[in-house]
Amino acid sequence: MSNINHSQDAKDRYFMMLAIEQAKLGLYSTRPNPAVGCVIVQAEEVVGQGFHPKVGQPHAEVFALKDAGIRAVGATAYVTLEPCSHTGRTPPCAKALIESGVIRVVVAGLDPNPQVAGRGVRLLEQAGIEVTVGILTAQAEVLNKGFLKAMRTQMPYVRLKIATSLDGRTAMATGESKWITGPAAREDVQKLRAQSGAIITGSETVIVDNPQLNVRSSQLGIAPEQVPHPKVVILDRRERLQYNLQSDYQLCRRTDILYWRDDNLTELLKVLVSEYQCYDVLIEAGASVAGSFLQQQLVDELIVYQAPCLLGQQARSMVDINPLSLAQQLRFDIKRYEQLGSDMKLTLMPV
Ligand code: AOF
Ligand code: ZN
Repeated sequence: MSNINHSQDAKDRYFMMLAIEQAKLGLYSTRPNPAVGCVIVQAEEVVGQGFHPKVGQPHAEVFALKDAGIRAVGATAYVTLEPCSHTGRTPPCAKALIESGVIRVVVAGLDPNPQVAGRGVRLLEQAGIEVTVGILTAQAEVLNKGFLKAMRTQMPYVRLKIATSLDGRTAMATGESKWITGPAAREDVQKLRAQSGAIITGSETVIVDNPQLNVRSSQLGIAPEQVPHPKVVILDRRERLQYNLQSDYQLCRRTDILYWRDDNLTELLKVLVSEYQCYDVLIEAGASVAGSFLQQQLVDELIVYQAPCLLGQQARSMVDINPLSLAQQLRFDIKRYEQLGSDMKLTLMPV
């Protein structure tokens, strides 16, 4: 990289972008830990890089420092999350950075984990290392929406996914729904699942669709067996899935299912964070479950895969809600739209 015409800030953004690319390599395997990347830069040259691959394994900084070796002395480290200050499953990264001889650390954003929360930066500064916080913060944070929200609010980041026709129908009246959207959209759903700590569905969906709700894609950039299985939550208030029935549904043969027989969905989301460390939650269910989460304002992101077909008014509609006037409509901002194969993908946020 030429250094003459670049401000320090532009250089920082460039190397932070490389660190974010590293972080992405762990996107589907680090749960419940955040995806974090690190690059070590000496005289404007990358001399080390690494990412956190999995719970229990070393953090991004440790891999990058190991890669850099002696070349870390006098270098700058770019990290997509504040280096940790605590001894968890692994020793503190702030300490590893101090011992490595780096003279500057650039961080995308602070780690809201109460065990860290600014202490990592303080340790570095106390050791005389120059620290810059806030480079490409938003770009780094989108990788860890669930982790960050859960650390800040003890609630997970909730995505509601719906596959519909142009007229907002998700299945024929008979329940027939395979397939409305095409292979590219369905492949994209695999990515959503792979990013999720838990998938919530309803007993009705289990009975009608008998879905697998597992991650089985070969296109995630890592082997499917490296992806921790999302926990499956079945909303079963009416106890329709009694134990003797379970073997009828392939999903129910899994051992990590939580049957939720309570009405309180907020409580369920809290429990998923506090007891199961599920920070990203995906809802894949029918109109009634989708409607409940939406009406209780528990959805952070609505993802609609829309196929260019019309199924008519006998077909099932996408959400069971009953606003009495236009004023009671549920409204969204479009965050993104893209074409996947022959379908549209809309990413929306409740207003
Ligand atoms: C970093 N670098 O690459 C990651 C960090 O149980 P442990 O030891 O793996 O610690 C997990 C916590 O460490 C996690 O909740 C988050 O606060 C931080 N993650 N920190 O310095 C990394 N993945
Ligand atoms: Zn660490």
